[in-house]
Amino acid sequence: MTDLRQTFQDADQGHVFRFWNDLSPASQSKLMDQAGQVDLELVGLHRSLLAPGETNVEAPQFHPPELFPAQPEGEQIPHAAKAHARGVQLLDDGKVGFVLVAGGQGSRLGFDGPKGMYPVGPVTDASLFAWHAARLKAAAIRHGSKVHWYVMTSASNDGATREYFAEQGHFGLPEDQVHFFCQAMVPALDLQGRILLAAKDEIFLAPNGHGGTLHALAQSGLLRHAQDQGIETLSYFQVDNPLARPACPLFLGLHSLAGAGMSSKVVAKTDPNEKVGVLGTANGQLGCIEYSDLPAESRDARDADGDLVFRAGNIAVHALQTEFVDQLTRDGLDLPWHLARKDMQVIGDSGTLESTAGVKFETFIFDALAKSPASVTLEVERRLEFSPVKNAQGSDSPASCRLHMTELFAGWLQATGLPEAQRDTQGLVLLEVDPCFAEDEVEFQKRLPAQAAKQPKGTLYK
Ligand code: UD2
Repeated sequence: MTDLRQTFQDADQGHVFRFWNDLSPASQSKLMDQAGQVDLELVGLHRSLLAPGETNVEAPQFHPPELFPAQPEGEQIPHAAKAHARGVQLLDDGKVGFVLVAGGQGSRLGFDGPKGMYPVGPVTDASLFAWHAARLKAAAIRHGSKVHWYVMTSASNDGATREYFAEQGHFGLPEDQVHFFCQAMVPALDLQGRILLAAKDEIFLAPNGHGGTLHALAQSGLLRHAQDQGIETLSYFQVDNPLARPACPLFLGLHSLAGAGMSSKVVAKTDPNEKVGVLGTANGQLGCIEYSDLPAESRDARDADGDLVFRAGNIAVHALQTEFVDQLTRDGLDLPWHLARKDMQVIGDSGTLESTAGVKFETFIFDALAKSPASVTLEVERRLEFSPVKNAQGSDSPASCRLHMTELFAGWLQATGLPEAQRDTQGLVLLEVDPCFAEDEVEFQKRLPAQAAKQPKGTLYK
């Protein structure tokens, strides 16, 4: 104990123990355990990032990435067909594993529980997790292969997530094919670089960002597990987007044909002020440029067709080779740290809870793009693949997501020539299509059973 306290003292973090004498033996032991796991070298590095940087560093020149368009033309058409076939083969052969990141705290949504438990199904109220599970079940049925699902949680929601999956019978997926792993947490600091306390006996920890996925996959042994199953490609997606299509043959096939280590899907950004990162290159390296870092003239620039030059809006859907992740993590993964300044509820010097300006430290998965020798950026249609649930209200909220889902399904139904589905009192179409039934309009038309034609008000296609 004395040694540990001395180590903290030497690192100028001795204040972590300032309430020691007020604590019960159980609380003292809790704090010691937690403190023993803190990487003080990393905290020192984080502290150094708080110092003001050089102000006259020249801003990098950004360039848009090469895009594979949503509507291929010319030579791209046969290439897309070949890629689709390759993707189907990879899925048929069980060479694709699925990684869902659900470790975030979802504070903007204000939901008390893991965000994946939030109900979004317009008719069934199915949760985000249930939607993703349905897509993977659909992939298993379509391709007749085993689907291994790797779900990343964090200490703040791991227990609740596992319990929920168990309660739901893993949504009908074989339990031994659903794997959980927990990302690391790092201490939040005040603006002077001092470790903050969440309670007198508890260090304020926050998840280390979705870049932590790669390290956590390797550390947990699940990367090895995937490789042992013959999985060559990991399909990565975020919990907040129920329209994500993780088993997309075209994307997986394009990635494979290009011999890429990591690839991305993007949607066209049409409003220059939309707050999404865009993919682009800086100093010759591919990455995601936060909208706030893009100079106004680049942000607003349009090409001859009137489209934004920097329009490759990041939807956080990636394909990663297991071999690439293995190489990246083998000798310690080196991704840049990003700082998020926030007001936090912490224990102040007086020993009471107070709001203070603090900093959280995160790494981002898309920074690994710079390390990939080749990469594909596939543009997809927003209305088909991207409607995230991030805010409690307004854009990117549960309401906007339900609306987008129902409008999409209503379009499929309309194309069949059948009468419109019922609307609720707010005018929302009451319609939901289970991914196991159909994942797109073409499939919907093929699968629509004859009896549905007689039941235009039967609104759940399953
Ligand atoms: C992210 C992207 C943004 C855009 C958008 C698309 C960043 C920094 N920005 O914005 O450019 O692509 O997504 O939807 O990523 N997560 C973890 N552990 C963490 C942090 C996050 O698992 O430590 C998960 C979280 O559960 C969620 C996803 O990562 O599934 C996105 O996290 P976010 O909500 O912090 O990202 P956001 O919306 O700021």
